[in-house]
Amino acid sequence: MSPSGLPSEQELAEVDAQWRAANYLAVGQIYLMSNPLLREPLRPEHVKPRLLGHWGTSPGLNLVYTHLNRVIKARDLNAICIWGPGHGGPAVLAGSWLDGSYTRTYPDITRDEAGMAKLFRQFSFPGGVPSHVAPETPGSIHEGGELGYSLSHAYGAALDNPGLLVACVIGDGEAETGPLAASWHSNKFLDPVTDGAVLPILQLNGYKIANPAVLARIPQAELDELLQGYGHEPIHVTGDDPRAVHQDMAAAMDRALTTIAAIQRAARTEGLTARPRWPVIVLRTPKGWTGPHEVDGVPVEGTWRAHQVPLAEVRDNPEHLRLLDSWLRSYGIEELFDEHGRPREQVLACLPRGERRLGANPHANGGLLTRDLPIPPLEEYAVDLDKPGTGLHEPTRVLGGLLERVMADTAERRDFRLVGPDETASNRLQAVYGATGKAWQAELLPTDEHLARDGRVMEILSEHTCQGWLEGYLLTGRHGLFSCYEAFVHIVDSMVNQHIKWLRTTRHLPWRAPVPSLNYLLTSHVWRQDHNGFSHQDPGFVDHVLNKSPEAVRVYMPPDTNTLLATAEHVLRSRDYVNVVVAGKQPCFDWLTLDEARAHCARGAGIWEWAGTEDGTREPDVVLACAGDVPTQETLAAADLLRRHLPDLTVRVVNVVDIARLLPAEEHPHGMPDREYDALFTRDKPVIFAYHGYPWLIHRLAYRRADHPHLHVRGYKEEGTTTTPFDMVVRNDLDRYRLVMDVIDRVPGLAVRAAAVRQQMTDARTRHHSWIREHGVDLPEVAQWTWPH
Ligand SMILES: Cc1ncc(C[n+]2csc(CCOP(=O)(O)OP(=O)(O)O)c2C)c(N)n1
Ligand SMILES: [Mg+2]
Repeated sequence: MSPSGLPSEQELAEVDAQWRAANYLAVGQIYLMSNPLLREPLRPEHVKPRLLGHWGTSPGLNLVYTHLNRVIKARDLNAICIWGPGHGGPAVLAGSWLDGSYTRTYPDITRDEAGMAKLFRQFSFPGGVPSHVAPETPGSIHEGGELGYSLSHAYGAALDNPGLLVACVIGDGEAETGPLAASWHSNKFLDPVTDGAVLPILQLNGYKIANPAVLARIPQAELDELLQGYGHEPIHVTGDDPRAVHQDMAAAMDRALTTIAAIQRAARTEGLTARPRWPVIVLRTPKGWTGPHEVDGVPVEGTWRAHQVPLAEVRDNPEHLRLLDSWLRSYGIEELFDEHGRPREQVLACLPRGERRLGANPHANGGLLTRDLPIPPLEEYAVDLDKPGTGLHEPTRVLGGLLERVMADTAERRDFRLVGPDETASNRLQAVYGATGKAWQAELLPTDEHLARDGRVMEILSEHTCQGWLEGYLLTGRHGLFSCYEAFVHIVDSMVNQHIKWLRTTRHLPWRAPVPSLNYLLTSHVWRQDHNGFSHQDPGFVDHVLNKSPEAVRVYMPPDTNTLLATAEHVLRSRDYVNVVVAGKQPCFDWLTLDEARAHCARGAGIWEWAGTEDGTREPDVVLACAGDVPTQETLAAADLLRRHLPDLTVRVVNVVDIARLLPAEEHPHGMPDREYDALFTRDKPVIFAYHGYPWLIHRLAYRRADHPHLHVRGYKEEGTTTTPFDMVVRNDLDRYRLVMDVIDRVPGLAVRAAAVRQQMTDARTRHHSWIREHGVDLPEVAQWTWPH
């Protein structure tokens, strides 16, 4: 650096050389399959037959990569970068090849001509690497396909990493998405003492695929007001003259980092608690900068036309070939690479080394840093049980106690967070506040409760932001749980898709260390939306998740408190999964002791012998199967009615806690082999399955089983409203009386013999109907029912 703090002439030349090299490598990846250094005149056969990739964003990303390298080296920063416009895969791959981290990860892609040839050829090529920033990309924790999540990922990575800087490039198009817009508020949750820093870099290249970007077409003053309104201080870098932009970008980076350091110092050593105004860099440079200015008579550089491949007909159109040749040569190939194709001294001068490289920072391969979560003995939290089906507990409240302990035991290490959209207390997990508060940097009022600057519970009313924070936190190697209303978790359907794809891919990359699983606790579920009703009822998230890679998804429906504890222990210890746990917060019968619950979870599905009437001498007449807490209660109540009304009937009760067990063994790692399934459910007896969610899911999972023609599933069929708990199950034909009728209808010979019993069941439903309308509560025989046997 020169005495003024600004980069010297030599440094500017080095930065420019690195940027030009990266741009050359980006163009090379999009176009070339051989002749990587243009030693021969460019011919059509050197060019890929299918031209795929995104040039437009790449020069901007390269500029950021280059300038981050400069400051990382100059200040010995511990930094990673989230590339929001991750469709600019060629740029990030170029950066990683230049800093040597690509070769470190993939030793056959050497940093010379042979390696460059492979780097170019493999890009967007069959058997090669994806066009976007992807799990395969060293240094990335952000799949760059679906736009909107960069900033929440960046904040998630920075939480509890006080020594880390997370830079985050946000596309001006990406900035229009709902998730990105909400995530600006993350700065109200980031503690300058215990967390690291996020440096957002808003890339205003002016365009998306085919349209201008909103933020690039409002007056700068209005943009500044917007960013200031989000709590940021904008620093502008604008231009299309590389030299001037390098100078301004270097100055902007220095100013931003000096401000960040000052904020952290004030908070950490002077105890300043005022909410800081964090810097944001607004980088306004042309889309497709340094690419072809005009093609076929229309402007390309600086317009939306630069978004993907600016010259589309290189193999067939000699003019396009000529333009590509001069475009590639414009970077000064010989100045950038030596006779072996190795980057020259000047190109490498500003690059950081070792783990400081953006492509080699262990935080971007977070599993390397993961420590096992300390989970206390479940015995200390398990509920006592004399007899099944008599005592009641609120499962999530008991789980809250366990989570409080996990929070307390990680107080020093700070590697566990609970996120949720304003529902931690509503979901009855509030015991955690005994160990930590709710993160909050905005104004505090005397009436507030449990808010704390360094709290590790995070509540923002944006499911997208919750999910993004947690993903960023997990991918940098820490642990967490997302508690959410079951119906509204659908808001992140699309985000969970991307995360599952990430895990599916990283599982096959030996250099990626496993990361803690993404755990959902879906509570306040469909059957007990007592305060809300239809708008809050939708149990379909599991249907969505079970479509995804079987190797990465798990769904659990613990039927009681102890089973929830055993499930929680399992999911919090697991790695590389998306675990969906559906459990109620309302008082729920205790069915299993802790030991029984553990054994039941280990099996995933099993016979509750004490609940059935088998004596081991013959096959059951009917199987009552159930999954989920409310369906389990109805099934047990139905089993009780059958014992009393049809004592000769041999009934088996099966409970399923791990839903994927219903799948064939070939389709899911937890799937049951046919022999086991047939032994549990029989090959030819009626199975009345009371299921927590949409009935079709169970049919989908079991359609290949021998007994499928005899499988009859009851579940939620969109009969939602605000009513009594029992009325919800009656409306959806999942109630005990209906289950008994189903048995009578399906067990051969019962229809006539048990016609009177069936009639009593119908009468009970009628009685229920009038009773709740008169009294507003459920029938005493329902409300006061306990398992009597
Ligand atoms: C959520 C989402 N919607 C649509 C797309 C399709 N898409 C890919 S790139 C792009 C434009 C992105 O524009 P911008 O964020 O400005 O990036 P840049 O200009 O840097 O390429 C769109 C709409 C997407 N990837 N993700
Ligand atoms: Mg753009």
